[in-house]
Amino acid sequence: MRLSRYLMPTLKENPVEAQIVSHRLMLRAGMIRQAAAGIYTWLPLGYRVLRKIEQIVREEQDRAGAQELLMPTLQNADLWKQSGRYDAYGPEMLRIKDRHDRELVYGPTAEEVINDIARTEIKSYKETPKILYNIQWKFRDEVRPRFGVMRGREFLMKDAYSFDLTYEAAKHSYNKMFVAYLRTFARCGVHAIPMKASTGPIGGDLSHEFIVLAETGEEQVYCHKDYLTMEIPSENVDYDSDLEPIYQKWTSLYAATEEKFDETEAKKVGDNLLSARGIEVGQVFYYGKKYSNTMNVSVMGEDGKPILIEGGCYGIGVSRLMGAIIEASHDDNGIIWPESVAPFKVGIINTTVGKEEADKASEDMYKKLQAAGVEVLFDDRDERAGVKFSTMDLIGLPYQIIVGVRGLAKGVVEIKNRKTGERKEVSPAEAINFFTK
Ligand code: P5A
Repeated sequence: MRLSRYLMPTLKENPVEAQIVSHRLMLRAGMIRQAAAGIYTWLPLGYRVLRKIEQIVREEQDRAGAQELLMPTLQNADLWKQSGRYDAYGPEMLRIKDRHDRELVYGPTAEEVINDIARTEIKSYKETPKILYNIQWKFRDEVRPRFGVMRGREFLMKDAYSFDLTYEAAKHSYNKMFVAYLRTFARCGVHAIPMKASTGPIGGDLSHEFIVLAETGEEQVYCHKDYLTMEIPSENVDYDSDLEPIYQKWTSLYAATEEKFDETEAKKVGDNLLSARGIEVGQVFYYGKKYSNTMNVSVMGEDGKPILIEGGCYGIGVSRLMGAIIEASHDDNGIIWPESVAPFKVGIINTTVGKEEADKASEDMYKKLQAAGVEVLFDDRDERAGVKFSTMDLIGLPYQIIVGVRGLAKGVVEIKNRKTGERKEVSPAEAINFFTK
């Protein structure tokens, strides 16, 4: 992509409305713009990152054996009346009437819709276990939408739902999602710690929130400091057999959110207790028969009798995760993207636009990298070098190739690592090789 043609409206100044660093940087890097309170347009740069995160989430759901479908954003209010949550959900749920006066809601979550699918489409015990998920926009009419994508009203969520016959089977599904989450967040470049949590309007009695530690987090959390160095399960983990020991290990130390803070337990941790602020990037729930009971979700058992389904649900705030990644990875100059979610892998900066040699060398590298399938953003604008350096640092691509006539006279360009600041001089051919090897 050529920056001269790209819609990436960066801002020099800090926008006054942004109180936390991720919100500031997403606005300044031209990634999002507010369309209404808590509702955002995702500009091209921001949308590229959102899709990268979404893809990692998808791959890890698939690896754990979950199946992707897509449910609508607008849901039939009758289903919510059946589950008993229509009144209970309160003003956070956006309620709409269509032209026939039929009541709809903009889904804040999708337990009702998926349980309606399950009770009609999953008929026999032989069809369990099943985990179904979708990645879809949700709407919650938060009293105080704030911090940009962290607490939006419209936000992208991955929500998965499990259907099992017994508690043991349901717990196994819970473990699958638990392990998938450890891998998902690690691949996105953040360290998320599972913490005992309460279940709120979703219901159930077993739940963990996955928390990324950050000063700007909305939650006060407590955990054993060994969580910071615990090993993430490998991609070869067997989702049929390896899970309980991993779950045991990751829940063996103390970790709890506020509501679940327990002074006596915390005291036992002694000096190893970490008290910090945290961002909840995901939450998993085992809710048993809560929806099966109210919505009559059952399958035919081996003996021909109906068995009520044991359920769980598993959410990831996909758009919030982007904010959390930035909170965890930035410096004074801007964002530092982990490679896995970076909008482009490398930016080419032509510092001497108009000088034939520099124009030619940077064009040539751009075309070769493009042809090799490397995601590259080429700053071909006729701007001062200083402006280009700060733009590239602000948007945080993992690498920069800096091209100028002075270097080219010696036959070199510079590769800069955004994270470490490390620079090295290499020939243009070596630079191409570095990114294509
Ligand atoms: C789990 C999936 C649920 O809704 N039902 C389906 C369950 N869980 S949850 O914890 O309420 O939400 C899941 C994740 O969504 C993110 N999230 C938000 N992100 C941005 N803005 C919001 N207003 C918002 N509300 C929730 C969180 O990451 C949460 O863990």
